[in-house]
Amino acid sequence: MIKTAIIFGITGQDGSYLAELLLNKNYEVHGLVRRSSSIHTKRIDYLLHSSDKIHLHYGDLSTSQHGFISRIQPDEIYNLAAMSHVRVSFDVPEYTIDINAIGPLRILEVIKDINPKIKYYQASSSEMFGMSLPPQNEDTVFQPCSPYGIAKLSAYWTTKLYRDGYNLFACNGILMNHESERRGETFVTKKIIRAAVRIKLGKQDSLVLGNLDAKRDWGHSKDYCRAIYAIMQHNKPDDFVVATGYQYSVKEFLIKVFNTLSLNWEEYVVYDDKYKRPKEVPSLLGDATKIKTVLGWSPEINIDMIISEMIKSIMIEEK
Ligand code: G4F
Repeated sequence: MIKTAIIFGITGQDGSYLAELLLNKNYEVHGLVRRSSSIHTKRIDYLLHSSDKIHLHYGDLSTSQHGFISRIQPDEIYNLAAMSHVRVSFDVPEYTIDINAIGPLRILEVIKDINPKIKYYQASSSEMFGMSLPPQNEDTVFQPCSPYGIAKLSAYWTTKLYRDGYNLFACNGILMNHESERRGETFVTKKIIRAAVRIKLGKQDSLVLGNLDAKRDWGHSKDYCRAIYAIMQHNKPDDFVVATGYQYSVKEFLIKVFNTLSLNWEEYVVYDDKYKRPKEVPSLLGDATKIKTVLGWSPEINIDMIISEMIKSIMIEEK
């Protein structure tokens, strides 16, 4: 039987890889797209051109999803939609809470009311761990320190509540940072790599950054979408941390990129307070033992492969 899935956030990095994965598994895929005067389907254009099983609909999580979900009657819903930038969440906290915390509640309410058999995946985030020391796993205490983290934690608990209280198949994937050539331009990995490539090509002469000491566990979005799918195919709804188990500081990442391009980062990198956050998650390092043992998932793409993929694609764009 052909399955139908809705992906909220289909035009984003993860949405595009997940849509590809589901289409390859013969799903009918529906995505919600925010109406805008500029076209922002770049990451999924190749799918829209090659498949008649992917369908886009206008809307966003600021309103009830009752009509949309009732019309599609999906088997599975993946909620990857969010205001996803942690620093920006300090500028627009109310909007962040509305989309990232109330948005998931809006979806879960519809599932509860119209068809409790619809499976639900919530894109929870390692940003929820906040000030908690690494390694972080499913038992680590959450101490969020940004409006983004707080909103994501609300959605995490809402998902658990609807699972335990209403018997829904509702899961949280708690994903550490994950990157790819499709990463948004303002996240630190993409920003560093685009700048380094442009410096190499003589198109830029400096790179302005904030905190270089923060440590992150960086994986690849494609690997993490495999994890998302595995979480939804498990025989019971549950929560899983998804991570590589390797950690680098922003400075170490920067050095790796600049070294790859035979550049000395110290000649180009400038600090600016404006990229500092009022409060910062200092150190993320995931312990993915549970998903490895229960679901047999493990990452296949390491940080050097991520950097090399991103450099290659930006080189092509910039040349
Ligand atoms: O790339 P970032 O903006 O990612 P961040 O804040 O860790 O959040 C990402 O990962 C989360 C999972 O843990 C997701 F939930 C979230 O949606 C997003 O995908 O920043 C990484 C680090 C931070 O410590 C930041 O302070 O890089 C530091 N940084 C230093 N200079 C900078 C910059 N970050 C950005 N974006 N831009 C800078 O110029």
